[in-house]
Amino acid sequence: MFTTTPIRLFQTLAICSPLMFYACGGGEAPPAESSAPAAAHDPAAHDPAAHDPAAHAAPLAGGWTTSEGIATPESVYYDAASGFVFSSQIDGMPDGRDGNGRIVKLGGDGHVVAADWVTGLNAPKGLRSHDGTLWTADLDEVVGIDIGSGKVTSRVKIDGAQFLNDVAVGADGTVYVSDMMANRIYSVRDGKASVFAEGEQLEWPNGLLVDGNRLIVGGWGKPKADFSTDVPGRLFALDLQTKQKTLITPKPFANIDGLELDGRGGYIVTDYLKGKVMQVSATGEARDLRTFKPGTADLGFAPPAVALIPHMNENRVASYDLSDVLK
Ligand SMILES: [Ca+2]
Ligand SMILES: [Ca+2]
Repeated sequence: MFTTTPIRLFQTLAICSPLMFYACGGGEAPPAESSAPAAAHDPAAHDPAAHDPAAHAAPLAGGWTTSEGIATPESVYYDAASGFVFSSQIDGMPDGRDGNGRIVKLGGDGHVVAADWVTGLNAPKGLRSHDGTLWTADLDEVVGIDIGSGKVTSRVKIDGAQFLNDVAVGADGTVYVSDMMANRIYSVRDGKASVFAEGEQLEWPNGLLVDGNRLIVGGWGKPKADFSTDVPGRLFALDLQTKQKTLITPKPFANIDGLELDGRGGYIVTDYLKGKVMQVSATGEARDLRTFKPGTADLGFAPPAVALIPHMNENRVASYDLSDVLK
């Protein structure tokens, strides 16, 4: 979720200028707009999407990469209910209040359905859906988006928030959001935010996930100025009622960013700085699945084996079939 330095980001953006688009991304050409005139009595005439094959979901598959509309992506998320893939674009500095942040809507095969599905954000990060709403964290706001219409339906500003990052949603609709730099986790319910937990025992929390009556937390570890750590983070759980902490991994092992269930009783996580995708078993054994360049931020995962990775420093998102390495 962080670029290593502004210079690095500038270089990345400069290399991937629009003129260099095809050389940089392996992205596909944007689908042509439908130009067929609407018939007067065609009920689909009122729904432009009905004429546009790009507007439809496609089965989720591994093996694609796209850079169309992608700029400093922090999160990629598969919404099983709609069948679409969503990716948050920081576009610029992770703490930049620049108004250019957005969310891109993709089909499960990586085709871009809407590059400007949601605009007007600043630096959106984690994504997770619940009951038809897609939630994201944008600096000091928690933003709710209606998945059917793409309209922002709720914005909750959190006073005192420093750097909101990932979001998770409980069965009752409560949204949990991590503030890594403040060592704090907030809960948001009915438009009101409150502190759920705080302090160094949270290990500078980044990735979040609700699993039953537990909030699973991926710690980054105490960051230095360049976001490296002397001691990285652990994966642990907080009981949603008692807030008691239970370790999942006994030892610090990664600068954890993305966090998903693996569909096998354990977890899939990313280590942002090492570019790793890892599997953590229910008993806390961690092992590497894939290693990429640094910048593997908040991943999506859909069982049995498709991982969606934002390559944040490369301005592209990609999907991978991990069936050969998952246990
Ligand atoms: Ca931005
Ligand atoms: Ca994150």
